[in-house]
Amino acid sequence: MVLDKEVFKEELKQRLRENYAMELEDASEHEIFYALGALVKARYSDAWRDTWKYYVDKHKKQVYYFSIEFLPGRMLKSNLLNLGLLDTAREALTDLGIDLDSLAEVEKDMALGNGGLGRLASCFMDSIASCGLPGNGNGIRYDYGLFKQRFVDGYQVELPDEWLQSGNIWEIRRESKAVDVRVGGHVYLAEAMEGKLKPVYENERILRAVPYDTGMVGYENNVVNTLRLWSVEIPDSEEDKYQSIQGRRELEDLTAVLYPDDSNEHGRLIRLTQEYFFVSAGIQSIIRHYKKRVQKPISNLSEYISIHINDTHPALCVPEMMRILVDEEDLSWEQAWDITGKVMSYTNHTIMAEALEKWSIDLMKRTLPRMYQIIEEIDARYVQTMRELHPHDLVERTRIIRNGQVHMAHLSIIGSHSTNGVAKLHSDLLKSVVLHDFYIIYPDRFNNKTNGIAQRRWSQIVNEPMSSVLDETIGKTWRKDPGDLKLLMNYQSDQAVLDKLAEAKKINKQVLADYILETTEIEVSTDAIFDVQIKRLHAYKRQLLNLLHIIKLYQDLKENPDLDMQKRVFIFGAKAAPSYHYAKVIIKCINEAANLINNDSDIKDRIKIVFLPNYNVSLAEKIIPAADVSEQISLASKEASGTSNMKLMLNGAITLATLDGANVEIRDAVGDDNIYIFGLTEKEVYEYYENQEYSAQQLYDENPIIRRVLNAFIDGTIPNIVYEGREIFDSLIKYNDEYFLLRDFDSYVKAQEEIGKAYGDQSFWQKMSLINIANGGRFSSDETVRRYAEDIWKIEPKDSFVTEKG
Ligand code: 9GP
Repeated sequence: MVLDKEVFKEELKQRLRENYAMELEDASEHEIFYALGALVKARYSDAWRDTWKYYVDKHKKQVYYFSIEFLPGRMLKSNLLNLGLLDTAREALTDLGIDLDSLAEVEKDMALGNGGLGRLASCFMDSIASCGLPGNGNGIRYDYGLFKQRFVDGYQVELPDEWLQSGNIWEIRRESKAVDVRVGGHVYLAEAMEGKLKPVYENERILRAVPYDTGMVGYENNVVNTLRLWSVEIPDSEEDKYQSIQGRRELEDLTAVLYPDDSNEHGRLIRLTQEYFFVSAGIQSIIRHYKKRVQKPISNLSEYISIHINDTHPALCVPEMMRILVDEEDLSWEQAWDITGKVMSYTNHTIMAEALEKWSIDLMKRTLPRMYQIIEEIDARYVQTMRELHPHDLVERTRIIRNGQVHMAHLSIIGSHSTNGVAKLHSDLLKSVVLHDFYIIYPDRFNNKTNGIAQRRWSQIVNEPMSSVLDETIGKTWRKDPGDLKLLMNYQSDQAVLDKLAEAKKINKQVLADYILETTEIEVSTDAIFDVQIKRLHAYKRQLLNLLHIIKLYQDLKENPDLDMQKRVFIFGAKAAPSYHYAKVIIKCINEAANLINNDSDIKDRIKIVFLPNYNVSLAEKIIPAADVSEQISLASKEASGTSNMKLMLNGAITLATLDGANVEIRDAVGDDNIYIFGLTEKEVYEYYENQEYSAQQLYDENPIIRRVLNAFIDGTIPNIVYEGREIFDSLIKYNDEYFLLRDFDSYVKAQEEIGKAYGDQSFWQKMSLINIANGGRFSSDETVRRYAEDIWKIEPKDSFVTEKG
């Protein structure tokens, strides 16, 4: 999109006059941000309407990506970039004395997700639009995003994230598209016309689902897709039932928070209702659109519609589609089942048993009675069909309803035509272990789609210094086609290029160092290795292993102050789920170790620990470009894929990793010499599970270094962790170290030593870094969504399509 700088300035001033009745000189940053947002939105509104019309007119098959999480972060710069307006906006604002980067900080992070799952969904939204694919998101418009994290005395404290307080410039409320969702009460089947059985609802609650649409702007292609997020309201017809404020609150709370604490019954009830709410609203609106706009017989639905179940949270898509097709569209069960299976596809994102959702029959029956009836029928028919083909045990193990619970992964697999994992290793493990029974039954349904990242955001937007060097060195084609980053491989021995990349890294490190000082009052040197571990806090991700190594370094330095080692800054960013006690204990221990080490004058700044609070997309954007080392140290087999690993390598960080998730593919991409691999392999982990020979106590008894490190948690070396230190110690020794930290400790330490040495040889390091950047293109989510589009959704990109305005 071409827009003259002067016109841009005039438009901005005009918006301020119209929206706020004020001149630029008098406007606050906040007002300028909203005026700019309105300007940007107006720039893509024609393309948004035209894209929608194009899909309708051309009868394009569309995919609807159902996800309970979306984590877009801030959208201003990404929209400007995709519209081709980033440079113009920057220059125009500079002329007006405004810094775009600080203006962009006004925008609240749209944090409607916990971590990788939600961020992946947002990367996909960007890529689907950028590849010109007809695809839309469907989720929940939570009033509060993921909690804001503060540290008080080293403990995590959670504060509400009121991201909507000042409004959301990007969304459009579409009241006319609202639908009603029925929950609770009783449902029984009664004979209706022609002897058919129809459900009769009694005492149910009706929830009004109101959609808020956000344009998903494609990269310089005039495509704007839609992310539709649903919010709950009280329908007029139900007003009488909600006369007390408490009653209203209870209902409105349904879409108030992301992942309400489901450690208690009330939390679980809200969660399940949330899942049904956005599924039912989404499918109803798809069917309405299909009937009104596509105007084909309902039996042809799968030729025009594809629905993706992102993790099990939207698994109710299967029974809800059946409900609509059978109860409302009067199709036979068999016809409806055939269509549903063709429309639905499912991605599994985890092998952690606790994350594979199950709901008690009782809760499901009480909350969603019609859904339960349909699931029961699906289960009964599944058993009936499969009994003829497979052994009794296998069929029993794969049933949807088992041991008093409804298994949502089983429902997703049985009710869809495709199940994929998110990295090669993970997909293989699904087939061989986690979902092996299903693989026997449906071998053709299983496939792999390795995750990817929205590379434009994670290079062009977040790392301008590096992007300029890339432009100068290999031209600009990589900006549109990240595969062209490969061209950089021709410069691996070009010292001038290596120096320029190193300079860019230094600039980014300084920006981060300033931010660290400002937020934590910790001073760090940009000469130190910036060693980064950023992800949700979870025992399997092993932030604790990182800490054990830091304690070892600390003890080494205390013992031998002249020890020859590289300066290091260990940077953590991680939130722990509010009810995840052990994760919170780890946070406290890292913070207390930081206090101890950062303030120990013997250490002379050779080690610093920085735990940056409130890790979110915007903070990731600051940390990633400045990282030297990317810690991807989960126990092999546990991390389905990981995506921070991809973002960090793209920004030239060297990966220190176990052979887990997508780390395996990163190693394949960069080669063994440009990555540091350590620890047990997934096979060895499974061998331990089988032979039960692992003894953490033995490692503690026999390895004096491990002993010294662990004792630091209980002997007062790390202060203020009397209870937490004991808990950590016991988890490793008394409870035999579930995630094999002690088993991997030695090889981790060794890999860290090698990293230290390699960093000492800067040309060597810079070359490794360049090779990582050059091979980052492989993990573009553009490629990932293209594979989903071709193999699973069977949707096609638009042909060269230009809006009326051109
Ligand atoms: O834990 C996985 C992470 O490895 C993966 O990168 C991400 C996106 O596929 O999904 C995470 N899974 C979840 O958040 C819950 O299943």
